[in-house]
Amino acid sequence: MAIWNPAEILPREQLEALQLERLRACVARVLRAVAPLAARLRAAGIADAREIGSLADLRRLPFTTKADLRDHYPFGLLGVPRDQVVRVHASSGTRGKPSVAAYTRNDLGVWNEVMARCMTMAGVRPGMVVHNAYGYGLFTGGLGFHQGAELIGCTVVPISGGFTQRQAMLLRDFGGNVLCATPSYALNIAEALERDSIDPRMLKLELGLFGAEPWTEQMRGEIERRLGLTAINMYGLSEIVGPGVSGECREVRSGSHVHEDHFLPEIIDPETGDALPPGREGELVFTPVTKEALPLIRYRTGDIAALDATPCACGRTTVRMSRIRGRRDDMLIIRGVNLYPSEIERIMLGVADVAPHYQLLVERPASLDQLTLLCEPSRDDLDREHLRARLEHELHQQTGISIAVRLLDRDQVARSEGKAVRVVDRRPR
Ligand code: DLL
Repeated sequence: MAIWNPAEILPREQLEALQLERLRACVARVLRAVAPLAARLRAAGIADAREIGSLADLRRLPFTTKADLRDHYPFGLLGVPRDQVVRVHASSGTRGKPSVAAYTRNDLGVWNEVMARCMTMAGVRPGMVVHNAYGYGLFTGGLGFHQGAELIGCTVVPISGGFTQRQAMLLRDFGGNVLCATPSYALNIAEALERDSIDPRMLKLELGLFGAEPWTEQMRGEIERRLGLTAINMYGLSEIVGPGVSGECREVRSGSHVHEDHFLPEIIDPETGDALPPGREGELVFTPVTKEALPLIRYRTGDIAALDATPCACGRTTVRMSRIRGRRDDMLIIRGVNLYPSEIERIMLGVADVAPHYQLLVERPASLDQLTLLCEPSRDDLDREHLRARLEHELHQQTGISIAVRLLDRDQVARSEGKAVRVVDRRPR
């Protein structure tokens, strides 16, 4: 088992002592330098970081949300003078203003470090060729994986997203061992390989580091089969650091280890804000205690997951988070039933002969919302009517609501080059 940093295997008491010390320093920094959040801390009765007596006091602190970032766009929540910020990134949100993330030189060091940890834990070794198909730019995916791979000592191919047919050629010609991409884009690359008659067994691919969007175990199986690699889940968000908040270990691949010495995780009830115990599903909240440029306290991610505090067979002592079921914003409420797109993905991929590309269409023809699954058969020679009926039956059985299925011709569901757009909402605003 390769471990990048002994912090990953610290005994819990030592880890918690470090977390407490860093939490206090973080609260002190916010009180000193981030006026809008400091005012909120004082209103909650925290006027001095010494009032944080134990980690349990984290729960006394007020939350920070995406709305706070929007209200103070772009630089109103900085914890340092603007000229100490050496880099900015932004969330990929398409609606309205993006959330801006800022980094001091030290923050970039932490980010590189947690990326090197995640990638090492996934099985990446010095000298491997890393084909990085995450987008470079304001999105944190490209540069995040790039820096982590360089720190480990890999050969990085900074190809970014797009020009998919060329990706297939370079993956073969440069002998990529590690593919970094969103899972939906990895499938798109797999199709480009098929179009070029490149058998994945001719490639040197060993690992896929996939994240930036929800994906299921069923999708993992599909990608592994098509690309002949071991697929690993990577999680993160710009506001906290980018990718590198957590990742799966290659040995166990059951939940993603959170780098808890930098990011304090919690799960809360999204309605009441109450903290929930390990095992219960709710909204993920992070406090990035070492962040200098953007020191957020109890940042509500909107992501739905659960924490697992049981020891991992890999030997790491850090808490693991489950796969993300979905973002709160992406939850569909169809005739009173709450549904995440990942749930549909799971059911759909459980039905034989369906290709792993899909979109969900939400419409309101009369007064009720109607959900249609757009997908494709995996081959052309199938009885399409039979397949459609099987899918509709399975969806009804497992969700309790009727979901219409529209089987498109092959290649007709939009392919992604980054984060897949799973839901198309045509309801009148
Ligand atoms: O997506 C950072 C990232 C890049 C993570 C590359 C992993 C790989 P944002 O653009 O700010 O940052 O989007 C963050 O994407 O709150 C989740 O909703 C979603 N997300 C990220 N990773 C996963 C994952 C990057 N492994 C938002 N599973 C997060 C499910 C994920 N959702």
